[in-house]
Amino acid sequence: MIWNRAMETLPREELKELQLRRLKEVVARVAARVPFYRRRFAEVGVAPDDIRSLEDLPRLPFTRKSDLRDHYPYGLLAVPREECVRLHASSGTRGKPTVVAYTRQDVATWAEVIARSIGCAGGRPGDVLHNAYGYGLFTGGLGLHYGAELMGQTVVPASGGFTQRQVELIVDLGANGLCCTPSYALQIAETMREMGVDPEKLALRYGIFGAEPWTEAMRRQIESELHLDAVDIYGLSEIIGPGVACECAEAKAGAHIFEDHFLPEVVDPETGEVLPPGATGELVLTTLTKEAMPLIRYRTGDISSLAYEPCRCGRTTVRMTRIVGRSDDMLIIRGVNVFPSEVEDVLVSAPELSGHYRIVLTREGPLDRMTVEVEANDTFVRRLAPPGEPLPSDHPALREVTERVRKQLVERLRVSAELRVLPPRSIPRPQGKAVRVLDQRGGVSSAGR
Ligand code: DLL
Repeated sequence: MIWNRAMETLPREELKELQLRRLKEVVARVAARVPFYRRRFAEVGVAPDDIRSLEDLPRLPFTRKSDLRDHYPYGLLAVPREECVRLHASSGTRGKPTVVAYTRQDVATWAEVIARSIGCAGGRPGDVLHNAYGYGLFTGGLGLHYGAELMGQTVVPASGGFTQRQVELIVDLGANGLCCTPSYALQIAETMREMGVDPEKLALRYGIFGAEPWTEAMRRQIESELHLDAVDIYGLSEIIGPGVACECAEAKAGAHIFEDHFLPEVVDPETGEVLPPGATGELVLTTLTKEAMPLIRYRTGDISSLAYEPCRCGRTTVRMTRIVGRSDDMLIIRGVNVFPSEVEDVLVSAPELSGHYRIVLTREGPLDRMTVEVEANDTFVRRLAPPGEPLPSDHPALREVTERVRKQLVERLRVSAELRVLPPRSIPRPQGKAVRVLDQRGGVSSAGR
């Protein structure tokens, strides 16, 4: 269903007028209230009155994650702290977390864009929504929660972890929709199999998955294992949380950005130059309506592209293609750029393997060495060994899969790689975002944040 037909199908000319009006307003507001922006605008020699059309947007300076860290915790607020009714934080891998704030109106805007997202996925008022995104400082849990309530759904605030209990709740309470990270969706599917639950007999119709990069191959796997329509939801704490954009179940071809609230651009990650529609680069977002912490031209670090072609669902908003990775996540292995999503694409297309994997990077003398560890799936393992027996590492079928997939990896990535196929459930399962990269060349990093 289209939750807000007026806004989601607004003719583009009218949408642009609305965006320009809101852009002028937010630029004037941050210039008046946030010393950081007043300074930055002065540095680049731009005044709020200089913004006369959307084409003037590139005259404004970028905002970076480091700016949020440098003004931790309240330095970028455009309202007194007392007017904020909620704080969230994203954990980050280094130093202090990034704190974000919401006024009462921001919380309402957030619920609105989430209701639109649930509508995109095929959700309806009256559905039971099982929400397994983490509740707490992470924006996933509470973000989806308020939007589902606004739509008039029955929300089950399951949060992460205790997967068997989650499965029981999905079965007993008759969940129609499931929200969690795509890697956790696979874990739920795996636990259902272990518990003898047949997903085909459940009331599940749709899943709203995001917070970490995933691939088309993974979508196919989740859809066939859980028997539902899986759509991609995108967002980041700095901009609002989940609900910046969501795919429609009709096309499943890129996430509709809720453009009356978030103004997107794609720029060259190196030069910052704005790229034309369709070109791949770093997504940059300006909040048009946020009150507590508006951000101008925020560098998301996420690599995507924008598609303005009309969508068959009837929405007129621009779509962003699946995030292929983060500009700061890109691995450089022996000088070659590698995104974990490319590795995942290859692994998930092998019928013998599960979607649980990690990339281990080590150094041998001056050379980087990449080992991809991936779990075999249960069906394949049952062919090789009786239940409970260890995986016979010299089994010809195992050797064949290992060599075949290793070759595919090398062809796709153009860098040498080792592959280790491990027994099911041997790779650690974090509760939130999947940790895809173990960089032992000099520290630990992750594909999510
Ligand atoms: O992950 C918000 C969220 C919650 C989105 C639930 C979707 C569902 P942060 O913790 O601030 O916020 O992390 C934001 O996660 O910049 C991307 O790198 C990544 N990310 C989020 N959604 C997607 C997605 C939430 N659909 C960071 N595909 C972002 C790929 C995603 N990456």
